[in-house]
Amino acid sequence: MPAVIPVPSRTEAREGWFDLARAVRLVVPDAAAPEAERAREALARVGAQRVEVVTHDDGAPGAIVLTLGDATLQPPAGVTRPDGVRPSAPPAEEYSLSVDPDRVVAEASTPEGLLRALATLEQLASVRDGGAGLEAVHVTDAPRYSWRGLMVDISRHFFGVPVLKDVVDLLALYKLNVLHLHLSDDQGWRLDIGSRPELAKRSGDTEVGGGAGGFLTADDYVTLVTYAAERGVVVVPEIDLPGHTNAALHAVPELNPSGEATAVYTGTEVGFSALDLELPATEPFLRDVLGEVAALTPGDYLHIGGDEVKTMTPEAYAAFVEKAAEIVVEAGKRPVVWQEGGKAQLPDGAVVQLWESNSSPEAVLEAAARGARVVLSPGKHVYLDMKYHADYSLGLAWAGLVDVRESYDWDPDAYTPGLDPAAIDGVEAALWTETVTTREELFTMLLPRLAAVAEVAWSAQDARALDDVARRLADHAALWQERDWAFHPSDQVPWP
Ligand code: TNX
Repeated sequence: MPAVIPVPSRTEAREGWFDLARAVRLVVPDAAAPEAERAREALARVGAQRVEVVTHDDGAPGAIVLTLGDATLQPPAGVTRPDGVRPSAPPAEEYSLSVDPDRVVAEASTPEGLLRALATLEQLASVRDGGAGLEAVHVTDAPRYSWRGLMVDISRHFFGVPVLKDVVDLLALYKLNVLHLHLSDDQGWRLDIGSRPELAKRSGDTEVGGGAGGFLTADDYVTLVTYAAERGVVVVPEIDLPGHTNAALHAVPELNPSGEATAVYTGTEVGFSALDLELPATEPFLRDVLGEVAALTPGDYLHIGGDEVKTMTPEAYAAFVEKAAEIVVEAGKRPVVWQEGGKAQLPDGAVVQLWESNSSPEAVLEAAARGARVVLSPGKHVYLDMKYHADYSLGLAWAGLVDVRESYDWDPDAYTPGLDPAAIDGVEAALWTETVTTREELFTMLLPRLAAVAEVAWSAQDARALDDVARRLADHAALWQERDWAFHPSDQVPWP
């Protein structure tokens, strides 16, 4: 069976293969749509040299057809929906892909579904003895969870648009659909806010260890968000509040009770900084920043942090999170908070993100009981800033050592005792960057683990197994090398 990651719901081998070196007609509903452009790019990458894009299917051999079908794509007759695909999941990303010697047809009910089909097609494309081609196969597929994400911390060390675009490409290839950007922390402020230019100006050029830092202009951010949307990836921006705010306290003196700016912070301690809702400058600051971030963001979500505040009373903390969440709702978005924020009274539609594996998940359970949605980022499984092994040069180890086995071998529905699986929207890996400084280091922390996490989030629990994914990961190394994506040669993968 072909080495597709995440493993599809159903894969049926057929006879023969589709030759990509022949003249190919790419039939698309709309030649200007992103999925048509993605299909052209994917075909070029896998060696199809002669591709003509058309909008009419004349039925002649040699066509690759992308079709938008009915609102609900029905599995073909005789194919039952596999166990583990939750009925409540939006059907929007379901697709089918049939490769026959004369014809390839990808069908979905939405452009996102077609993009997922293209990711499968690109992975299936193999270089054969006789040239580039696709083995004949029929795939029907749908995600287990609707939120399949990666958080990237661009605050501890800054990564700009070119690297983040590469990360979006990686997400899209593995059918991940959320890029959560951690835009502010103690060490740096990474998004220029038009009404508050001092934030990026004074706190954009600092980072952990005293490096050069950097920040995204509003144009950069929009460029990235658009690039992601064209690949079926939603950007969830995070302004971390009320803690992890030294960069704001350094840039805006009035946010401090003393009225004096704090010093630049380039260390890696957490928990010492906090905003104060009692100060007159604080709420206008929240309204300006959250309002502008919301206005720049087409996606539904805005993350307001809420983690690791050690200097506030529980009451002041809850009041702060509630105020920030209210402002987010007024700005038309759904608030997301790290798990501690689940202690506050959150508005309808809020999402709580679990991260701490070792302590009680009480705040998550309480919030879920009041109707919040849950995204799981358990550190010991999906914190991709953890070291692969004890001697690994990069990364931290507070949540444990995380190699492929740890990132893969767990069941999100069973992870949190007492949590109703129906409350779970999905899974998100996290890459904190205290120790990660270059593009190469960043990809080395992501691969191969992120591809394994993508399968946890997309594929049914009973359709996947560690030894099997390890073999498929090994087959993907060539693809990563072609794309210049560095990876860690984990000894849990039988590399060729
Ligand atoms: C905890 S997880 C943090 C981050 C650190 C990370 C390092 C979370 C919400 N907060 O501030 O960067 O650990 O692993």
